[in-house]
Amino acid sequence: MATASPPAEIYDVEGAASYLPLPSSPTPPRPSKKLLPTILLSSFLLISLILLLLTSQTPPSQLKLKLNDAAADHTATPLSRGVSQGVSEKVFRQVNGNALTFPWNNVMLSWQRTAFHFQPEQNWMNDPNGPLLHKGWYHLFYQYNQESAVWGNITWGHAVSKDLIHWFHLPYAMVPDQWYDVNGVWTGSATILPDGQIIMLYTGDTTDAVQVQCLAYPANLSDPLLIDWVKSPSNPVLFPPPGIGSKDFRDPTTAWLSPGGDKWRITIGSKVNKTGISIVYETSDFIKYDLLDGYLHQVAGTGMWECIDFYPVSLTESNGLDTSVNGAGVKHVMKASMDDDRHDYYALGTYDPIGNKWTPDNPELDVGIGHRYDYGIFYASKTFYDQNKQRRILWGWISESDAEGLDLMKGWACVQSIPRTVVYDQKTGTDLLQWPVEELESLRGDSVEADVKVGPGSVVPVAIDSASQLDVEVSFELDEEAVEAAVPEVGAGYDCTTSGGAANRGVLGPFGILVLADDNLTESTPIYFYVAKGANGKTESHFCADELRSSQAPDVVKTVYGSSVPVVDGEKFTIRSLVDHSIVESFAQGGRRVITSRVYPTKAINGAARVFLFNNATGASITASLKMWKMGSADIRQFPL
Ligand code: DQQ
Repeated sequence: MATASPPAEIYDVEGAASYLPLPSSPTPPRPSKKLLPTILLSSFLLISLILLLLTSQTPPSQLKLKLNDAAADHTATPLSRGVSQGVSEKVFRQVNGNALTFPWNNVMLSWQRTAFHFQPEQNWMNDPNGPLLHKGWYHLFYQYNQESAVWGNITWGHAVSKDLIHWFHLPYAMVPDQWYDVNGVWTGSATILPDGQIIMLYTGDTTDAVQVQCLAYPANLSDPLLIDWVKSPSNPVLFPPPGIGSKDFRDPTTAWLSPGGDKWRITIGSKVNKTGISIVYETSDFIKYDLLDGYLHQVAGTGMWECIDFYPVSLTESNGLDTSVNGAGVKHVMKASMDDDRHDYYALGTYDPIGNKWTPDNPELDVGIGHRYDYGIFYASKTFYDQNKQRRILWGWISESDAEGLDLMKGWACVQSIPRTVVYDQKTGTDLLQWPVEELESLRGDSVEADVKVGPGSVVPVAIDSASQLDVEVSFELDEEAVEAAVPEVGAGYDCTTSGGAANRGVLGPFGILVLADDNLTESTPIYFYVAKGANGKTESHFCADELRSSQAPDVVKTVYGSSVPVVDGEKFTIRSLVDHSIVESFAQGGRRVITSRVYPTKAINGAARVFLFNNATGASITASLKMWKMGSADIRQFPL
């Protein structure tokens, strides 16, 4: 809820023309000879601090610099963990070959911890598992390593919330303690049966590293917190079928009703050679299963499909649908997490339950080759149907893009996305719209507004005293005369990812906001549009996030993310960005495109973090209308059991 806002800050371009061109290329600091003694001294102080902390028995939950053996040995490359078990290792673990070259300090690293995204108190987290609503409590389970800030020893963490924002941590729901899941209690999904029973299906990794499917259920359904879970004595309930690799069979979905209404179906991801597939089983008791002929869907060349999600969306209504709904006015979304490129791809299509087939609306936008939920860091996502508010909610795992050694120093790694509602985009008919759940707005505090015309090559500061936790909403109008006059670009085909970022100027873009920027823009993360006029005279819009200058430290991966985005007649260019320390989740055009960035600034932190509007186009002014709220922190703590 917005509280009383200070008077709006109004900028006009003449008054604000403090033109600070964006640096044309990232400028990582190079140690000069003069600086060398300072660096040596800082390194000495850092090592002393680390040694001091190691010998002073710091409780692990306190956020202090914390080195374990793997991080301390910067020269050793630890053995790959996930790969040997059939899941990918941390994508960014090889940043700088494990060596940390930047003088990180406790202030910088402490600042990175998020304030309103869900995180365990410490250690590693990955996929969201089995989200559900039970007796007024939202339950989130998640892949968790009890022992370290790297993937391994996977257990099911468990937390509950009344509003999807404030959370209580509960005891682990399931730990790897059976022969069939001793190598990890892997990803799974919940199904709520019509009589209220809760079925949890998950993948177990056996003593021999075979992926099997297992059944669990709450010990006491009358407990709103669902603290105790029972693993079925019939486990495992499914082994890899003939022709499927023992390490290519995982992540069962929520079940939906078969056409007769008397059985349930689930799908499980796999691959045959390089073809990603979804295998379907039918069951009446979740213990015995029949393998259905053929696949629900397959796409050649996409590799292993992890964490499939399969659900209906309404073509006409704005509410979400329960997983078993089908018929007129409904399309089905198929999502798979591509193990080969670590992105979540979805496609819209039609589900034929009789033929056990799902067909994409547009084969060119098929699963794995078309739309992504998120063009930044977002993986292994899962939706659930919120039966109270009749909405479908999407969760995704946001990993780190820094060096693994830094995660070990911080003592934690990875966050969950802000839960997002997901609906069909009735305007384009080809997209989904994702939007932060409305409950997030309860964290909105003081706000600032600005209406400003920003000329070509201008950067305009937005006055706010603290900019590490923000909800920013901004819309832009491009000067129409300039758009008309713009000469079509030969060989258009702009691509955010290869564009070189926001410093590269075109006639009609880039324009947008700079978040987590310091006063001199030595660090900043531009979130922006780029509009290009093609040879046919039509404009094409792109939505990008540029991390190239987000941090002066070399120990982090810096990427330009993005994609083209439809901007339909009558729409302005709109961005909503959630800034929460080291995560920036940005939604364009009401959620038609989403980009999540992880950024690790070293200067633009705490009181030095700023926000700017910018227009780096050469030939067009923009009119920006911005409203921005300071965000409070979520209350996330242990449940007082
Ligand atoms: N993570 C789980 C697997 C899944 C992968 C293991 C996706 O079940 O395929 O932690 O990130």
